[in-house]
Amino acid sequence: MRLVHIADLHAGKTLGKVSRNPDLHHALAQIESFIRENRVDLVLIAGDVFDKANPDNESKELIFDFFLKLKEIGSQAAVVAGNHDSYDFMKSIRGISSLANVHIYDRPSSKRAFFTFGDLKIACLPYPSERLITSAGEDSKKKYAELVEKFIRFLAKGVEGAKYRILLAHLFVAGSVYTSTEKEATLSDNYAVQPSALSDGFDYVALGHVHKHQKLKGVDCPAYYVGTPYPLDFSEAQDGKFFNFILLEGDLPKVEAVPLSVKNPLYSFKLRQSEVLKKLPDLEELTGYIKVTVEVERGDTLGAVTERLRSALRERLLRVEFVFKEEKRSQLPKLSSLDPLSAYMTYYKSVHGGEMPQSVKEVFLELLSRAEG
Ligand SMILES: [Mn+2]
Repeated sequence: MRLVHIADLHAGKTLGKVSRNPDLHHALAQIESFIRENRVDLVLIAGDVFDKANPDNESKELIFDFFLKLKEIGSQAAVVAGNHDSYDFMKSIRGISSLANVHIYDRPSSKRAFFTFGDLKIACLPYPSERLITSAGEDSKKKYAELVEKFIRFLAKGVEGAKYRILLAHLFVAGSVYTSTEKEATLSDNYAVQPSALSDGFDYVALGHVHKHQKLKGVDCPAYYVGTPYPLDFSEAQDGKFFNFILLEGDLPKVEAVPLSVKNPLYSFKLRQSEVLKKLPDLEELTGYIKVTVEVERGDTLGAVTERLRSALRERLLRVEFVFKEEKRSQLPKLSSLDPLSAYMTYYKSVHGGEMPQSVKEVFLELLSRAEG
């Protein structure tokens, strides 16, 4: 049996004003071709299908077209909801998606948790939200991990005896390496499930939630995060993108990470203010989206630097940030020890290199009095 494992599609993701849907579309087209050419029987989709709880129409069309394409190819799919997906929205599309042989598991449930496909039995664990699992007043973080681990033992029991057993889950497992685009609060180690909880009873663990492709350590069977199929954000700019191809045959599953090409790569550069213009021709060569962090040397030309970057790179320049050299920052008095006007004057001087004009001072005081009033 041939399987493909994907996750974290995040349809509807935007970066500034730019939609990442063309990049998702580009990734899904490659996955579709692979499924067709390799006669894949089943696609595992490990959550965060959509980026938002109420997806926009374009994103829905993109995902539903993908489901229809799978149907046309003759492949089925099992999907669990992620933390970005709304349980209720995923429930609302369950019936219609099943017509395309896409089987959606919208929320953790002991009544509806298993999908049987020939010799294979899949235990489905949509994102177990803290609110769903624990109630206020308990030692909630410890309790959370304990309850999720207990539920995983129940799932393992449910697939016992099947020739092949898979856990399909959207979940944070302790020890995995994450970026900064998964929602922060859900990644604290406090809420993490221990890898040992996944060790018994499965032949493959298909995970979603962490955006970097990786094989988990400390689990007896192959357990993978496949990551996002395209870089969502500049923090993922350097990561290679993959999906997994799994061959279930004989005793041990064979797993292959298949690389994906990226439509609009993301580039993040940190440049000293004085080298920006020198580097500009190189940046102009790039296709994709660019973030520039400028290490400030003198404040008075910052506007001109930004203007040059914008006019050269146009819509490819998504973000410009300024940082101050460490030594310059440490010379500053502690802002919290100053009154608001002195703090702002200190900040102004560090950015612009000169004293604050009287007119700016007056506007600041006017705003301050309005804010305090
Ligand atoms: Mn995600």
